[in-house]
Amino acid sequence: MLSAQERAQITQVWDLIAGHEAQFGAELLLRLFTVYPSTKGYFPHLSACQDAAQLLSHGQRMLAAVGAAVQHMDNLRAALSPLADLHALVLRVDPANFPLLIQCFQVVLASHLQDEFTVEMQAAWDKFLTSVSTVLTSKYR
Ligand code: ZNH
Repeated sequence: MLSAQERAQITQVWDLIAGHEAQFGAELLLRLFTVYPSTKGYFPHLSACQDAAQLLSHGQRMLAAVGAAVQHMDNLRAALSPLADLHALVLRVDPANFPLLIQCFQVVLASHLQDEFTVEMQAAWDKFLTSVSTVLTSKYR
């Protein structure tokens, strides 16, 4: 489903993020909460004071999961199965929120990587994050 070129572009971008998961993740969450305030409702403990340490800690966990997805691009369904259970059965995050997160993710990448983040990379990441979201929202019933 992902071409060899798309895979290479996804990995290339991930290599620039790896090691900075907490910072990228915190920025992603801050953008998500600011641009789409309705998303804050899912994180009452987090967004009340937008404590930097909590943003970094949840950002770290979220981005680590994205990193794991990059390592398992060919087998997302199996790799993300526990996380899909969590989102669908426990957290019950409305699937409509996933495109909002994808949007913010791309803005975070663009703002950091600037010219290094080519249109082809954006296209590959959009496709990849959409596949991740499809898996994470696949267990709703
Ligand atoms: Zn989520 C959680 C990932 C999307 C909401 N997450 C979580 C975690 C992870 C994740 C890793 C942790 C888990 C544990 O700890 O076990 N997510 C993720 C990813 C994505 C997501 C990868 C995409 C791509 N989420 C999402 C969205 C939302 C969410 C869209 C809404 C808006 N999450 C969430 C919550 C939680 C989580 C609420 C819980 C938190 C706490 O616990 O604190």
